[in-house]
Parts: sequence; structure tokens; C-alpha cells
Amino acid sequence: MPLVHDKVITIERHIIEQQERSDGATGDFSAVLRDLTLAFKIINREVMRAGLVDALGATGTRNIQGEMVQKLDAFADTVIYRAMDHTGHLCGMASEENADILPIPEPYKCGKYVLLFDPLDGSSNIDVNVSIGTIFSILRRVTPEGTPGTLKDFLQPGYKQIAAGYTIYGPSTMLVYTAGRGVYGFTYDPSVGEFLLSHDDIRIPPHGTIYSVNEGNYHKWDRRMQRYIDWAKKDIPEEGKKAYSLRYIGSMVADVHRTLLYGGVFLYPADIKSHRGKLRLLYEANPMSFVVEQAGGLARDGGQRVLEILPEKLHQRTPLIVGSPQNVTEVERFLKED
Ligand code: P6P
Repeated sequence: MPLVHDKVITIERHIIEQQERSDGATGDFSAVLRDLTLAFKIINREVMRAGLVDALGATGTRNIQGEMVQKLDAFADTVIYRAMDHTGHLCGMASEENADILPIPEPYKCGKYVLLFDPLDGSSNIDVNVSIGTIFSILRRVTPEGTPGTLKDFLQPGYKQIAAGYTIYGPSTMLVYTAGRGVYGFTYDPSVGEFLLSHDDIRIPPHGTIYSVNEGNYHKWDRRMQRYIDWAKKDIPEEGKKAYSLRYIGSMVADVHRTLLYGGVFLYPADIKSHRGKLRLLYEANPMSFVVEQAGGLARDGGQRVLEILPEKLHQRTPLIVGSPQNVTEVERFLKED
């Protein structure tokens, strides 16, 4: 993937150019991405000064997942909703922080798309200054135009996504997205308030020597997953294999972003406690899987392609094995053993 230095392209300009190359694109979808970018700039400002204002710590309330909602979680959730609720392009939204779908308030028009998002993924890391991120997924509605969106618009398999991506708030803030025509990375320049194209047409390496998983759960995994992990960390000269390195941040956006650029595999397997794993299908696994597949990687749940899972519930979870094609195939080789 070429790092871009000879052109200064904002994400707005890039979205328009992508739209011009998409048959029948009406501009509505480009407007959704543009409006989302504004929300990310506002969230970035708050995240970057969290230590200086009373934004750290928990609100004292719990979300649908039963997780303590951090103040920045709640802030990010509200910023995205308010940036998007009046634009006329969405007929509804869904967020990790809200049990039910979020309607478009009167008197605003209902549009052609639905937006799903995890407003601040990895929020348990907020107080210790570890990279966190926003994950988003855009689907075209399937219910009649002009009416309020329903759950049916959200419970679509991941291959129906028309765009997805994430913003990682780290040493630098980057927005990575795909609209089904490759993956593009934009680095935020706070001096001009713009996301500028820095990673043109990202391609994941076909193989990597990093595996990323919470080994603290080892004792809870299926024995075939345990055997893969045991294999991954071994030097096996007769196979020409060196031991892989373990890197795990505990913030999915950061772990998957590293996997996308360096190669390797990120795993959050099912275990005896969480039979469907921990990560949420619709606004974590699906968008990240769409990005990685568009970059030439694979995304599986241990048995099938993540993007082909037929959702039944808004907050359902899924096991996730995502990364370089050769690494994901290595994992599946072990999972297929008796
Ligand atoms: P564990 C963060 O809470 C999150 O949802 C993902 O960002 C991350 O990959 C995962 O949970 C970490 O979970 O159980 O390893 O702490």
C-alpha cells in the first residue's frame, strides 16, 4: 500500500471521487460519510483532552451489555447520533450503548440508509491512555422508503454493507474506511482540521508472524484452539516456521488496525463462558471484517465467513478470526482437526 505524499486529498474529496466512480451513486451515501467525519473530529477533540477535563471515568450507568458506561462512551454516542439524526439520509441508527434501534426524530426526513456503530470501542482503556476507536457500518434499508426504519433494516448479513470502517484515536488519529472498492486510510491533521489521505489502497500482507488474542482465556478454549495457540508460539524448523509474536492491546480497533498493516491474525474465540464469543456481530465484527476482506484478508467465525452470518438479534455476539489469509487458514486447519 503506497503511502501518499505527492497529493493532498481530504476524505471529503476522496469520497466524492469514489462516488463519481460508483454507478448510480446519488451522493446521499457520500453525505453520510462526510457527516460522520464531522462527528469523529468532535470525538477526537474530546478524547485528546480527556485527561485535562473531567471526562475520564465512568458515568455510574451500565449499557445493554451490562458494561459500565464511561463518560467518553456516552459523549461519543450522543455526538454521532446528533450529527446524523437530521441529515435526511438515515431511517434509523443502532449503537452498542442503546438496547433498541434509535429512530430519526420528528420533523426530520427518513432516508435510504441505516447506521450502526460502536461509539468508543475499547473504552475500558480510556483512563490509561491506550488507543481506542469508533467503529461504523452502513447498510441500505430494506423496508419501504420514507417510513421509519425497523429492526429488519439492521438485521442484514455483513456482505450487504455498503460502507464500513473505523476511526482510531491513538498517537495519531486515523480514519480507515471501505465502500467496497478498496480500503483507504486518512490521518487527521489537527492544524487544518482535516483527515488527509495517508494510506492509499491498503492491502493486508498475505502472511504475518503476529497473533493477537487474550491468552488469559486459554483454559476456557476448545482444545483445537489451544493446539493452534501452542503451535503458533513454537519454532518448528522442520516446517521452516519461526515462533510468532503475541501482541494484544485489548482494544479491538487497535489490534485489528495493526493486523491490517503488519499482517498476522486477531482472534476472539468462543469459550466455555462465552459460547458466541464476546465481540458484537453487527457493529464490531461485520465492519472490521468488511475492511479486512476488502484489503485482501479473511474473516471467519471458526466455521463460516463472518459476513455471511444471518443476524437474529441487534446485539448478538460472534467468535472472530480475522487477518492475513494464510494466517486465518492456519487457524482453521487446527479447528478442523478431530
Ligand atoms: P478482553 C473492548 O472492551 C472489547 O470489546 C474489544 O475492543 C476488545 O478486543 C475486547 O473487548 C477485549 O476483551 O476480554 O480481552 O478484555
